[in-house]
Amino acid sequence: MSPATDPYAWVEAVARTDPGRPFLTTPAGQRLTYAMLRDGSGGYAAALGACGVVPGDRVAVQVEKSPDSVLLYVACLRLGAVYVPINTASTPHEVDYVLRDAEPRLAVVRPPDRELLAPLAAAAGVGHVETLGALGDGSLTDLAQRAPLPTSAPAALAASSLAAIVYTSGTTGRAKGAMLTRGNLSSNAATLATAWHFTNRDVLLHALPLFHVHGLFAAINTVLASGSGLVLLPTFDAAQVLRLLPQATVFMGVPTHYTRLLQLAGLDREAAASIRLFVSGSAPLLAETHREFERRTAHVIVERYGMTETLMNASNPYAGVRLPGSVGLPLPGVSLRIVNGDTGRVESDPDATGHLEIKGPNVCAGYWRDEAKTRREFTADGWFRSGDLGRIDRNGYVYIVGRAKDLVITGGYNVYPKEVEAELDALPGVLESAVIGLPHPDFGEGVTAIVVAEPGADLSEAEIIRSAQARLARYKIPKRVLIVDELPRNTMGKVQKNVLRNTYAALYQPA
Ligand code: MCA
Ligand code: AMP
Repeated sequence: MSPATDPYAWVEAVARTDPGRPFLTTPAGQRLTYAMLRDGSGGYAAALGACGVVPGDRVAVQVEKSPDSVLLYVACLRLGAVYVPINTASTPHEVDYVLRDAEPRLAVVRPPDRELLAPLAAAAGVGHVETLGALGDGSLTDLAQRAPLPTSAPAALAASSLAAIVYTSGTTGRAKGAMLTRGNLSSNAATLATAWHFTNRDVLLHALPLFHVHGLFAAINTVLASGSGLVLLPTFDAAQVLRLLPQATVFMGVPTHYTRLLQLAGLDREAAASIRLFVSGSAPLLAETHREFERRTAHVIVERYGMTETLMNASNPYAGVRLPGSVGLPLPGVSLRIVNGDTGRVESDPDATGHLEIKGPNVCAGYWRDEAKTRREFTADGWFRSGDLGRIDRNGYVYIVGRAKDLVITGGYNVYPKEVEAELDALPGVLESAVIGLPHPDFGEGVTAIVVAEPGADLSEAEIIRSAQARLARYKIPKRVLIVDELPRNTMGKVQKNVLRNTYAALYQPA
């Protein structure tokens, strides 16, 4: 690992000492060395400057994954601009919310979206809208190519300064922005590079989206911290990943990636022979997937545990026992504790189940412009309340046993039922709804809505799904909508989601 401790300083350090070192390749034949990463990000930093972006300004980005999108991210690090990634599946309604909340100086969007999003951006007070296409085309790229390259090295930025705001939905249904500092990014990437034995000979096969902390920070920053390289794929396509495994030494994925790879007959020891490390996270990896992957490839997946607000917290060891069903040991410098939900006391007994709380240099600085939420999610003594239920065994291994927060994780994406329920309840003819996650063979959990119609209303599943698609990103759309006469309630009148989960547990299971 490089001795520098800032995510952009890592780039400069390798570009200076080893400029021709490969940073990124694509299956289409694009190649970037570390010198090209430094200079290309310098061009984009100059383009940002031409749009008036100064350190601390937010730059909201909803673009396809491409080498240029990586350069744009690194340009923000270089300039000290705050990167605000937006899911490419987010609808204009969802983008509008982020623009109003983050108040970016600049929004970068896909070329065909400019016409639709520019008026929204203008109404939200965003000064500039530029475009970036999947092939490195667009108005921001034009600016980057015209702008003179910065001649001096960028100013050093404090570890406490903001590097990114990543929006994550919440139990209230309103997305909130986790404020991640440069120190959060660099400490976590340096920790992962060491824990997972990254060297500059590694090549990461990158098939994750770049708008979440898994693909952006756990993957890209760990590569930067170790001066290693990556093969950048535009999306996850299991057959393509299988074909390209021999070009790589590391693969990071969500459980759905592993279950899809397992469906391919060609996944065997030989196909995975060049890989030294498979990592899984973002959602629970079934112990049976873990074992089946080992049987087929002789590789024991390293499962790890993270959150948008905290980056990576725990990981199974590189050298040592990798336990199926456990997310491993707290990473060096990160503390995890279990708190009893009834008494509020910290559990000292191994194996006691309770609320998982987290402390360390990885934990975000709070929520953007939401002090009340920040106060609620942090304890008085500075621990972050994860909303996950867990236990820690006598050997220090952490197990996620459930969630205190009402959350569905589908294919590694988080969906908060409240947000979907609010949209469904607003549809004509819907009296009320309950959204739950049910076991799903592909996505782990499938978002499912149970809906009660207003008296006399004639609702159809297809119509509800069609209407919801105008407002919500497609991965949040229920895979099924079941129309019922009434929802089960307890004596307090609260909807019993556990009863619904039991009743419909087999909905997505093959007959
Ligand atoms: C796509 N669809 C989904 C999902 N993805 N539905 C539910 N859940 C999903 N995750 C829907 C699309 O809207 C579409 O629906 C249909 O499935 C097919 O779309 P397609 O684009 O072909 O999907 P795909 O390419 O097969 O995508 C599935 C995927 C992808 C590869 C599993 O979702 C993925 O890359 N997930 C990774 C997410 C991730 O990076 N999570 C990290 C978050 P329709 O036909 O109706 O249009 S960070 C995090 O959680 C923490 C910090 C951590 O610990 O990492
Ligand atoms: P996000 O809000 O998208 O950052 O998602 C964070 C949540 O994903 C955590 O609070 C956990 O509930 C879940 N998560 C991440 N990694 C794992 C894992 N390996 N096993 C179980 N749940 C996980």
